[in-house]
Amino acid sequence: MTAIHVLNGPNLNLLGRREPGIYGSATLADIERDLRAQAGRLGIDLTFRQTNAEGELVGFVQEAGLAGAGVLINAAAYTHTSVALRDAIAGSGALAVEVHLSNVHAREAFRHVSLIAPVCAGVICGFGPMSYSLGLDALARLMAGRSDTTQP
Ligand code: CA2
Repeated sequence: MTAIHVLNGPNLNLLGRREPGIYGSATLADIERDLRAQAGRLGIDLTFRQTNAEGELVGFVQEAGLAGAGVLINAAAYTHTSVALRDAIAGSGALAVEVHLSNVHAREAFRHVSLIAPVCAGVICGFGPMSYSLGLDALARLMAGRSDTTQP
């Protein structure tokens, strides 16, 4: 069974409780519930995690990548700052898709830069919780394509 780890970075535990004008009213638990339903339909074994600590997020990425699981990641602020996270994605061989709730390109200049985008298969941003849903679909298709190419 295809395994995908959905990894969430700092402050995303506050979703739905603060700044609804930017991030909407859905909580992270709402997003997890909808992704679990989608994963069930797609036949995906889903792990869903959030941490405020950079080192812990690095550990989550390594764990997923080394196990051959796909990584759907909203690294939040670490997107724009973390060389360690980029190295973890590249070094663990994780097939990763970067997602953001907001359209980071329509916001402050420092959010236009992603240190992890170059080591991700693609980036989806600006669609609120739908960014996660679109990202899960894309990652599931990429992983299916990857296993299709293996020899019997
Ligand atoms: O749009 C996204 O998904 C972001 O990854 C969210 C991050 C931000 O640093 C990125 O530039 C874009 C911020 C997550 C913090 O979420 C909060 C939610 C409610 C209240 C405060 C923060």
